[in-house]
Amino acid sequence: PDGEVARYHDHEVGTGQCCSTVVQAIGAPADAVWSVVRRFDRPQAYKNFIKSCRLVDGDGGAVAVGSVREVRVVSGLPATSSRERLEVLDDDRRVLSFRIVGGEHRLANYRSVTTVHEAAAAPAMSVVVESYVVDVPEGNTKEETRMFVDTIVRCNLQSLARTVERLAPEAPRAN
Ligand code: A8S
Repeated sequence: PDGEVARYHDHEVGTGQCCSTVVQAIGAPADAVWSVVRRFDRPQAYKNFIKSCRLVDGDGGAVAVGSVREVRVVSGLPATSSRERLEVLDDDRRVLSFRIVGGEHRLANYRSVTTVHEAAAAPAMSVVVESYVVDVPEGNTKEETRMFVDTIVRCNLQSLARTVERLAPEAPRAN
């Protein structure tokens, strides 16, 4: 049930941290959206700021909870790379969560949860909910941090929508 999925977005937020949630409607069935989101090894399939990704110290490349990926980001950002650990991958409930464990960037202790939901009124539509918690970097305010991260997450989810709608072209377009 959706109440259980909602609980995944219930983050513990410490002092010096901030959190936020971004919601995106997509004109494709939830299974189609999930098939792209669930690929922890291929975030660059829809995240435009990611240049490349490789799994590190995995057992033969199989993705499972505990898998770690190393992503390189495009130039022009206050970052070059990020090391990210898969925390939750639930194909039945369509939940993915990862945590940032290293890299060269300013987002310490970042953790996000992404869930894909069938739109109740229209099964050919879905809704993606992505929430996160992160440390507010030294010298920044909560508002600045939230604005920076929200922008990245919103870009990712809009690009996800375009990517999946292209793969399932018969579905209605979400705005
Ligand atoms: C994600 C979410 C985020 C990624 C951020 C917020 C990042 O990859 C970029 C710029 C940064 O400054 C931090 O789901 C970091 O990927 C694009 C390198 C982590």
